Amino acid sequence: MNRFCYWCVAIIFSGFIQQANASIADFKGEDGYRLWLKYDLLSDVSLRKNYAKQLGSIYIDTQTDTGKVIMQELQLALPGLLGQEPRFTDSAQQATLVISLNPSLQADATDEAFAIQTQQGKIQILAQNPVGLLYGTFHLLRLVQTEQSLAKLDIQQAPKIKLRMLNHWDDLDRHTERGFAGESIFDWHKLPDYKEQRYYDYARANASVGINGIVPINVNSNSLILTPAYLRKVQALADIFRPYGIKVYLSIKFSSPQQLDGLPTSDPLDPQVQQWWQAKAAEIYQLIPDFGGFLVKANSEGQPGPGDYGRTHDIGANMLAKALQPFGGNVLWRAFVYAHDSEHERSLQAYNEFVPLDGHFESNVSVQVKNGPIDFQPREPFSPLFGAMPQTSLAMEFQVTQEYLGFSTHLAYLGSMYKEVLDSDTHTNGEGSTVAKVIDGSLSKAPLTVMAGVANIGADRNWTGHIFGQANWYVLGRLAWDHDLSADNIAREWVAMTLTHDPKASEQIVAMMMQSRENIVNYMTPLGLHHLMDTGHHYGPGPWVDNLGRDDWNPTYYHRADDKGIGLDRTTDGTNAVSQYAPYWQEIFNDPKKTPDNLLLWFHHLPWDYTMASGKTLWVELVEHYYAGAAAVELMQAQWLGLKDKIEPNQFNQVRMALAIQVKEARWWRDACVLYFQGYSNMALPAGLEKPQHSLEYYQSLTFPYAPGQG
Ligand code: GCW
Repeated sequence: MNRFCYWCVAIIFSGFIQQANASIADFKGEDGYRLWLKYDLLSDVSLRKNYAKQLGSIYIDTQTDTGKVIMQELQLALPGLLGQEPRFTDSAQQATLVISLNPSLQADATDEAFAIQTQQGKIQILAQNPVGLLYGTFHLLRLVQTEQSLAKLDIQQAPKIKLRMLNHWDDLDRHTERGFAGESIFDWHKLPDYKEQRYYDYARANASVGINGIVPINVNSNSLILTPAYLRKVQALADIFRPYGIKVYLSIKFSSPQQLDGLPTSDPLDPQVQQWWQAKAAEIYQLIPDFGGFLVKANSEGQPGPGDYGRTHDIGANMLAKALQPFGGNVLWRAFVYAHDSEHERSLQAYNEFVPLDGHFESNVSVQVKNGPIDFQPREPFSPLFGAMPQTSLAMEFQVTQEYLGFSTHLAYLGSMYKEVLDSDTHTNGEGSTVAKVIDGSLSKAPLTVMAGVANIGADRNWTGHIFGQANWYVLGRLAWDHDLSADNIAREWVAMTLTHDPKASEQIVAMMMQSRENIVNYMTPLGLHHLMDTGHHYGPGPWVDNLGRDDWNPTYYHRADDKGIGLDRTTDGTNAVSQYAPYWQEIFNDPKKTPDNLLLWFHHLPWDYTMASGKTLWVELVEHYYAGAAAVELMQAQWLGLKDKIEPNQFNQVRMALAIQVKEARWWRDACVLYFQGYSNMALPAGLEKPQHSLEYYQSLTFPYAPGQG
């Protein structure tokens, strides 16, 4: 072979290897299906031996279905974690782990508390009800999964919030509104006969974090769900979930009496309509004796509601509440309303409609308030409804699915966002009136307390599309159980159970997670900007959109950029949204010098050359936030690539690929927004920053007709 040909072959061959490297990935090991319940063998042999001794023989004294589920879980977990089958004994005396109902305590059927104690080498899990034992068992397993000592346990736990719920926005045809992890996990066509294993694993995962209520269908509901055929399907789900302490609730359509049985009206004050709902409730409870109740989106975005008959929300909610009262069910009535014809700025509307109704709701109604006065944005101030309705149960609705946070390819750990909101001090009842204290009932003494998350779960093998999306499901449950837990400790638990026990890797991943949401705020909507997403699907940037049917669907409505400046003036001189907050906050939010930078443009319209606290102009800070956000994602990518040896290949590769997408999309967001706003500021990019890759026209020309999850 002459010299020339030798090099040819070498070049072709090395190109081939490069190509092969690029496209052949190693997908061995965990693919994410087992979530945080992987139960893989602990690598520390002496720890394993210790646990094996402590958990060597187990006594479970409950004969209930929940008892059987506890046994199943231990049979699954312990051989996996410890490499040794558990031995079940019927002698509490001989057992090293005793899981038993505590007969000396008064049993209140709703009590979910548990205690775990180690006494004279014996571990006991005690509870008043079987579900408390299940929660206690999952707690103990978590201690083992996170390699904690079991030597001196003295744990007492009770959930701070009663209803800890997942709301699925899933349709009966399995489309998932704002879902980015495949189609719905609920296969209505094959129910009630075909009960997928996934339903059981879903129940296990929920119970392991204390979630005790699920709404399997979309708040943009379908009245068919209340027909006998569908109710039997719901019954099948309820039967599966019951042993795991999970109740099923249904989103209902307010006009169901008309749609299903041809009543002339669905007016909540019409006796025939009231009887219709009473009969429907009785029919449901016949099939599902522990049915949870109804979730209602009324008079919002085209959904029917009491307003169609000139009635207020309380009248509609109470009519349903009374129908459910004989059976112990609840109504979760959403406060996400904004009227077509309202002349008020959108952030004001929920408060305006609901605050006058404080004290009018039945005791089994909770008004479910979205996180943020607008709509689940990467950052919003807390909703002013919290603290403003002291005589009403107010539920928190977080969005777990990342409708406005990059879908399922952007790594965003939402624990830090949930904590930021829960810990916000409303100052409505003196200092320390946090949002958490409003929703856990300690300020209002409301008997019904609720935290809900709009689920990010779909039929993808890894459930949530992004491996790190699982952490958001996890943290929602953990914080609903105990909002005093810290976001980083919850992240640490999740990492240990899901990804790695390596201490250095774990700390690095936790740090990445804790920073991840702020990165997104920075490259999407920094300094209090909001709703800049492209329209309809909300995928990618669209700050230029100004042509939608309603003003308040347009990003231009929210950023108000013009030659003079940017931001929405919500001060007393503007839309006066500040007036909905306690005087403490009014004073702060009314003054740009006092408003925290991260909410500045939420409350103020400021000149491009406004001097920020840092001494830089608003324009420079804005641009720097966009660039910092995108750069932080590149750093996160580099850090993740460095963890290759610490993470199972399949999980590693899934995250690696998602991060590569996120890097591209963060730059896309940065460049599109900076170019667009530059058209108004007419100011140069600060020196030293990389130029945007394309022209503004290019970004404006992009369309995504098939972006997932559209409404
Ligand atoms: O954020 C908007 C979503 C809609 C959703 C609505 C709501 C279920 O874009 O898809 O509808 O909120 O919360 O009702």
